[in-house]
Amino acid sequence: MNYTLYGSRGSGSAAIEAALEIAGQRYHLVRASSWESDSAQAELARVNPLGQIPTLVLPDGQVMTESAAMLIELGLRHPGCGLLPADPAERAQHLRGLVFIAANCYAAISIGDFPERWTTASTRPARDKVRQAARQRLHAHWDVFADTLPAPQPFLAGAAPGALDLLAAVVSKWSGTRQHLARARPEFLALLKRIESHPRVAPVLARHWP
Ligand SMILES: N[C@@H](CCC(=O)N[C@@H](CS)C(=O)NCC(=O)O)C(=O)O
Repeated sequence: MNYTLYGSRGSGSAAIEAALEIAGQRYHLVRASSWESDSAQAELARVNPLGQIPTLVLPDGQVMTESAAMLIELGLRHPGCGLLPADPAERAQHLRGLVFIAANCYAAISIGDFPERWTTASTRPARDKVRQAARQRLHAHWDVFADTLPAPQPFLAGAAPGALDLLAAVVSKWSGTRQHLARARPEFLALLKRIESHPRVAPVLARHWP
């Protein structure tokens, strides 16, 4: 049995796909997303009632949602592939970073993308205000991440990109984050570019962002 990954081009499934490649695992991709009506939406809804991607079905049939959890699980199941640092102190900061991105950055992106879920106001200007506030908060969260993340050596996981590198590179692709970081945290932006041009990561990201 292989892994099955529900995802779509240019989405968060890119991080999990890259992790599966780094872990040397075989996987089957199912194109599905809440915004593509011609994709496997019904199948995705059966495994993930939120209808969100990435969603990963493990070889034993268990369903996993939540990118950070998937990346941690892949790192634990395939030790030695370098997804998680072996040193306990470094690993602790790595896990902190993964949950930080999921809880603070990915969540703010979702609010900005779907403001109608987060306000009872139905007018466009009111929803635009929610979108703008979510975007500002998102950029502030990335600044905090850049200021508190583990020191790159040269990657967040050490000599090669690991789970945190993958999630940071992918989740920073949206909502004007890169443009903001170019002004506010250029060194962190340079790290993101280093991650995405690494030979273990570049082929996957090129498929998602040709
Ligand atoms: N908490 C989830 C968030 C996943 C998420 O928001 N995925 C986006 C695509 S990158 C999605 O499927 N959004 C569609 C929707 O919420 O309807 C995670 O960390 O993996």
